[in-house]
Amino acid sequence: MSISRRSFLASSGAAALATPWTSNLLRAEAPLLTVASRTLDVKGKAATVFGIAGTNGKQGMLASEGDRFSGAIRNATGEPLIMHWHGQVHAAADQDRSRPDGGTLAAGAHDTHDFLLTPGTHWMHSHQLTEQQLLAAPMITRERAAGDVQDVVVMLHDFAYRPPAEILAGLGGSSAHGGHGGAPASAPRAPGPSGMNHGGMNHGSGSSGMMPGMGMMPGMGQGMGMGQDMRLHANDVAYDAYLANDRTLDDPEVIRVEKGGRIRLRVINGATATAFFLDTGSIEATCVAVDGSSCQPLKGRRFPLAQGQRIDLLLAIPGEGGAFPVLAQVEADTRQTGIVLATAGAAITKIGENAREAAPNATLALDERLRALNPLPERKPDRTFHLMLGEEAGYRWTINGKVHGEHQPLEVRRGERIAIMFMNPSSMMHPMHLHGHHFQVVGSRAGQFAGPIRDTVIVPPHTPVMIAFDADKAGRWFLHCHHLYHMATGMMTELSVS
Ligand SMILES: [Cu+2]
Repeated sequence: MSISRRSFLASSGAAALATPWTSNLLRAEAPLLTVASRTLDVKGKAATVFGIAGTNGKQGMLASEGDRFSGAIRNATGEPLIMHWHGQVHAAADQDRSRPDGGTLAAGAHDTHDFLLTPGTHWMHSHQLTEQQLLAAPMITRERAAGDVQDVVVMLHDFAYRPPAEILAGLGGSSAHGGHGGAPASAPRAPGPSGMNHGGMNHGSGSSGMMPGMGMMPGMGQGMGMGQDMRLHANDVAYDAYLANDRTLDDPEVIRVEKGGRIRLRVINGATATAFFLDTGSIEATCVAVDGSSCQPLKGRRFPLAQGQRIDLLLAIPGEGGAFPVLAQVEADTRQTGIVLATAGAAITKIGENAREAAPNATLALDERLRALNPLPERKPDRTFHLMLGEEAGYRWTINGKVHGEHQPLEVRRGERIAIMFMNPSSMMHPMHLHGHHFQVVGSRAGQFAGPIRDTVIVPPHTPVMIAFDADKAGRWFLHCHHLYHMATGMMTELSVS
């Protein structure tokens, strides 16, 4: 972290108290963001979670295109902190603690940052197990082109009263990353919370249009015969609640909107082990961005959103007004959370916490239809990596057979076009996230396409997914699964750009 003159002045602020310009100095010194504990009511029971509050006391931040993230973040928790600015591609490597050898921000200390904010719907979160305890917040930089719309930000979470170390122990895993102690590796894997952990097989028997070379990739087969339970499943953690802006459907947030108004819904999946399907009900939505990057408008009513991903949806509120729930249903399950958009005086009816039917498994289907508004320029990759996402007994999640710590960094040169082919012979979907870069989804069984620009992509079981990007920033960048417990037990490597 560089020490700016401002933070130097801040640290000597006590000596300046007697001077007439003290108040200005104190304002400058107030941290932009403070990470601290807070108490939530979840289903009538008090829960101690974390929060990241701005100077206005609200969670997270809302800025405008052209603004810089300039100032301090203070760790007012009692634990060392590793923050990640998810989607901020203008933050240099040393501006993000969540990097190899990035160290931790000590309890009571602050880091000073200065970088140009990346336009779009992004977010910030800890790169530790505390992410489970809601150590996450929106980081929205409103695009100049966003126009005259009402921004509605929705942050989704999966919630458990028990601490994340206990969840991890229940899964049978031990932590290789995250700054928390390990857990015994002997406990049996927890069964899924529902009996619907099958389906979404995506075996693609008629795999016409397969990308060149894909047919020869290992790991594309079905049932790898690894001698373990390879039944495809989702939702390996039993949660107590699913939250939208910290609330359940028992008492959802009701957001006032205008009759005939235009809404830009900016939804962030801050859950750690849960993918959702967003459902806009009676209002047809237009998807205009994913992971903060614009796409060609695509209409729909149901959109998948994996851990770490964001989606921006334009909605037109009908002229006659009313109440319009926006629901997020857990993949392969009936449970749901959400918010309600309502015009003045509209009657709000109670929404149950279970949908009538289970949602499907999250797949790449949306990405296969989405097209980037500003695709990468045509170019042949300088290097192509093949990454096999795997699992081993004892809740060990691997990349090319290695857990984080044993990993081989992907070594590239600055300026190169890089392609990564993910292959997933494991039993679960993996939302793969690359730090410091946005990439384009460019291929799957559906063939090659100029798909969306993202920073987190769904890699379903037995479905190869190819991404491409220009390695334009020097540094060491994590590349990992955004399922927190997969990351914590090994599914992380690094991209080294020199
Ligand atoms: Cu994973």
